Amino acid sequence: LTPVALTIAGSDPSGGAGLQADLKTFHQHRVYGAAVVSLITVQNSRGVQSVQPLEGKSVGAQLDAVLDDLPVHAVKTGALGDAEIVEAVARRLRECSAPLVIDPVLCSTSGQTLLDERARELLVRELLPVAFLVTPNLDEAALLAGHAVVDPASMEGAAARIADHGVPHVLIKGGHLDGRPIDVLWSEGRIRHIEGERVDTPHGHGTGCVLSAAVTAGLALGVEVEEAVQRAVAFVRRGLRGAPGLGQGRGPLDLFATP
Ligand code: PXL
Repeated sequence: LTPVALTIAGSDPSGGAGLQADLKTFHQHRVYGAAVVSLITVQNSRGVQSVQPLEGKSVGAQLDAVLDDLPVHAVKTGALGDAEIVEAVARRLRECSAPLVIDPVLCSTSGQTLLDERARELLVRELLPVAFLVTPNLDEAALLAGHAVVDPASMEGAAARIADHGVPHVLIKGGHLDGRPIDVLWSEGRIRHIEGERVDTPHGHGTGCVLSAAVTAGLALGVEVEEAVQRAVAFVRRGLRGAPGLGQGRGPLDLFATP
């Protein structure tokens, strides 16, 4: 049986983030990848120039086409664009029994807001309750929890608050902490710290996309959540270490890394 994972995400034409990174990550895990496009970005390693959401009904129709046909074993969402798209996605994923990983792309690493407040509220109200795992960075965790998230203690508090929205597993990514990166995984009330390693590189475009895609691939393969998260963190670390240095700016990870 071929495992299948589906991403619902934005397009990054430079190939290092968004649905392109998700598909490459699925592929490296020997998981067949399907992709529903939510929005089109114009960007490269130097930065994002524009973001254009598709119509909600187009995203919904793509999703119907895939879910009506393929046996999907795990789903992830990345950048969703606007409230109409969040609504269209939530309506369909409520009926889908595969585990859902939400990468709540609310603000970019550079601090840019990527989902407005109304869409964010819908994501919290409609999508978190049907999710299996949500993977915010520190800024996104602060927005979702409603308080500052700056260290492992506040990460633990935020994870509990976010879990109150009805999602059993919460992974708060500590890549933006000062010093050693520590990710905090809340799993049905159990807290676990995943100690990472700071990789000294100017690259890292798409890091969050690759992490959540790698977890999704693990779930599609039937790996249990804590193990899938740990393997994904290691996959990202290898990706950062082997970053090929493509582009003039902040380049992609090594997406030929093996899981
Ligand atoms: O990592 C956030 C993100 C998500 N989705 C798309 C992106 C980015 C960041 O560049 O381009 C399409």
